[in-house]
Amino acid sequence: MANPSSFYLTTPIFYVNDAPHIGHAYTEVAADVLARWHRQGGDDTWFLTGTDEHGQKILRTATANGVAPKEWADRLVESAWKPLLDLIDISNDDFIRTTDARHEAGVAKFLQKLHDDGHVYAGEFEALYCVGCEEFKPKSEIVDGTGEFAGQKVCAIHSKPLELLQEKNYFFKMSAFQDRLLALYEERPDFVQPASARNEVIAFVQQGLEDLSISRTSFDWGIPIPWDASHVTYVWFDALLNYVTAIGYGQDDEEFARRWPANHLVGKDILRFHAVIWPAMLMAAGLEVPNHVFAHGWLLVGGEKMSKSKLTGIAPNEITDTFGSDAFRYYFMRAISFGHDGSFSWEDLAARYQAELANGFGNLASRVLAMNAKYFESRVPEAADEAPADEAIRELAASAAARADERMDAFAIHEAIAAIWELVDALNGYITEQEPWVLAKDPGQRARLGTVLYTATEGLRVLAELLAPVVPLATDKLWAALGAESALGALDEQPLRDAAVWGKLAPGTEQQPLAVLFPRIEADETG
Ligand code: ME8
Repeated sequence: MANPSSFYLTTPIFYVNDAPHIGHAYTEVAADVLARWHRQGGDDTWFLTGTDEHGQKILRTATANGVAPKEWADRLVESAWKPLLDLIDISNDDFIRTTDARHEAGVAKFLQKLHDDGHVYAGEFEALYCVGCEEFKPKSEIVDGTGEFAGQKVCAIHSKPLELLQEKNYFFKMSAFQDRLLALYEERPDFVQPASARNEVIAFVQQGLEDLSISRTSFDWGIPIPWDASHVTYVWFDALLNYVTAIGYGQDDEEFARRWPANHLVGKDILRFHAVIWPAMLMAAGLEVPNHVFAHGWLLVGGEKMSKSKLTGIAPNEITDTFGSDAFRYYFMRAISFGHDGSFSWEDLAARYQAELANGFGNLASRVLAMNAKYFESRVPEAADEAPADEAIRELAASAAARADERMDAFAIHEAIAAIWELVDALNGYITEQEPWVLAKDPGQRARLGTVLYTATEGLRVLAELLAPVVPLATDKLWAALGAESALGALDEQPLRDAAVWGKLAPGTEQQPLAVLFPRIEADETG
């Protein structure tokens, strides 16, 4: 039985050949914002991330470093990948490694089923392989090398020479699924998103699908093929299965039924694996295909994909050390249209930090709480009759919350944040216009002062709830300072659909001092 409230979200599992850069962190943050949003929205949310540890690329890196591949993977997972999740406050529910026993058992089971059901055959194979992509390259991604690689065929993505491999392999009869895949894209237009990604996938499949080589014999760093231990499973076939082995495929049917099908978030570089090969594998195994495959864009440096192998990677802590993790999360989610490429720039980051986080949101919170402290002895004031300006704020809070929810459901994270930010800007404008500091000077305006500050305080409460999935540290501080923590309970337990229900903070609620949410960055720190 499908579980209608299930929201199972995955990230790609990352290769452990190197430490993460901000491109990897970008995927994690996007997934985390969506997961937190759905969790707070009451969905039965499960957020999975992890590492991809088999294959030639990892084997070569480990060998070059003089250690066994498993030891290398252990080292990288503990020293680099898990710490990344802490660094940027990722709230994943599970972390899968392809060397986990649960994964290896599930992969063997899945392969055996495909073999038993006649979807696999043995054959000879010769093709050009890119170790960077861990893929036999289609013609469209093979180009002539230039410079030091002149005269050789190179990978269009990695610009590195391809290797001619000739092996006896097992093949998955993927070509048999071409028509069913095309029907899937047609019947479910939101299966692959955004639309540009969908078009690319359809065009690719329409050209004709070949069968897929799913085993290797020239090295042994992988999961053995269950009926022929002289082969190991092709690393992508192994890796894609993490999405089902992590939720109990072949082992815990109840858990599997509760979670599956998934929503996959991936970089556009690996779209074809997720939108073509993966659904074909699932169809062959008689499982449901995913709900959605959403391909986000690349972070670019000098117009090219940021990458460690091209030495253009920026380590996430280079940003968080100065700006903090909330600013990291906010910046990448707000500044880049989700689903498109975007360029990272220190200037843009610093400018948005100052204008939007420090002056826009942080300053709003500190002004309102300081006035409540000064004029109402740090208690939530009482509201009297509502004027049109107050009503407008209340209505904007409701419409911003509804729009943000609708945009998050559509994976348009930047638009959801922009909708919430309209409330930040409106509240700043409201305070400037209402001039509570002028009202405070006139004892006859005491009731009006209370209404204005009540409206502003409730506005902040709504903002804390709506922005919690994006900037969890700042909103936790704000929540406590508003007095909401003791009056209403933990922020992450507030049902999101009620965020804009007006009047949750009762007059008289005691408030606490607020630490600066987004401190000033000294010029020398931004370099
Ligand atoms: O492909 N901009 O792992 P991987 C944005 N193990 N995102 C980027 C990026 C950039 N410049 N660079 C990397 C693999 N990413 C496979 C996946 S899944 C079953 C197996 C992100 O370590 C982006 O999400 O090369 C991309 O899809 C992912 O990192 C690839 O990570």
